[in-house]
Amino acid sequence: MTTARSDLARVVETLRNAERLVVSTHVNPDGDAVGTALGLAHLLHGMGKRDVVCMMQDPVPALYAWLPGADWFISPAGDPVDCDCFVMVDAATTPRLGDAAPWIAHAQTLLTIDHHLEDHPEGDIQFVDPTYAAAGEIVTELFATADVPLTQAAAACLYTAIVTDTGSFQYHSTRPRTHEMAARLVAAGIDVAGISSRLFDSMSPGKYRLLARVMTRTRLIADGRAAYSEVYPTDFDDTGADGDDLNNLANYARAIEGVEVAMVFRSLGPALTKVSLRATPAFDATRVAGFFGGGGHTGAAGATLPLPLHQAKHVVLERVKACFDGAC
Ligand SMILES: [Mn+2]
Repeated sequence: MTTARSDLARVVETLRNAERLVVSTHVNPDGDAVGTALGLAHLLHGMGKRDVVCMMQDPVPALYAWLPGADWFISPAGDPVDCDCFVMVDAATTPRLGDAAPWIAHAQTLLTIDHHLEDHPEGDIQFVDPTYAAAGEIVTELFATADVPLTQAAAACLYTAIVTDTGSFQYHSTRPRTHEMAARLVAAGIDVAGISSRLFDSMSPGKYRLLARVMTRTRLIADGRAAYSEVYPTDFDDTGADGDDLNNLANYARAIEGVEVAMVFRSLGPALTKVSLRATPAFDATRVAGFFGGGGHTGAAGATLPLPLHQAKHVVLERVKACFDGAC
């Protein structure tokens, strides 16, 4: 594994030297993707940049639509915008950007800010460091490096990024620095309880009904060390849930005593299945996701397999068992 790392000062210098910037992030954006992209846009505004475009393939999920600046995002469907610097956050390879990737050809410089374990990160300037729990943690640090005051709006975005990617500071990715950055964000005057309530303490009736189905279908294998459940396209119509509602539902089965890894298989079509994995520190979920061309973190990973659900389930569960046997 190579970790490409430049220092934060070089990142700030790259941002300062650009006049026209595009900020983008990965497909199926999560809280870290949306929050970090917006946090960076706020930083750029604080630096006096007037020409900043936020762009990503997918719409902002409803869960994050309240973030200050969430309406700045445009889709890549129109003509690409020429820019001096294209910043890719929470992703280190261009295919992760989906339809947004072709815009990079219209940029002078590609700057990458990410925290994923990535063997071959892309970017002319890279800050890719997996010791950060969230991309938002890096951008929080950039405010100090750039000597730009943290506004409440920026802090709300970056706190959302960090609190979602760390599972409320519960994942083992959480380090002293994670809390130090969070402290800066809280000091900026954010409404911690309000943000937590929005993110974690409410769900739509549709999501609740979907959760009930996922729980009912949960099966334990390997002497209770692994759990899995499955979701079909009809479940969304039946329950009124949408695809975003499925995020993190594997956490519930991971919480079963003795379970080291929990999976939710989602049928996306006759020969397309997505698996989401959530693991305790006893299990490295990337060993399974990476094997099938996916990725993520040791505690949370995913992959999409070109197989019908029952076949995808079979090969993934075999891989999980091999990992338990020390053969992966
Ligand atoms: Mn992230």
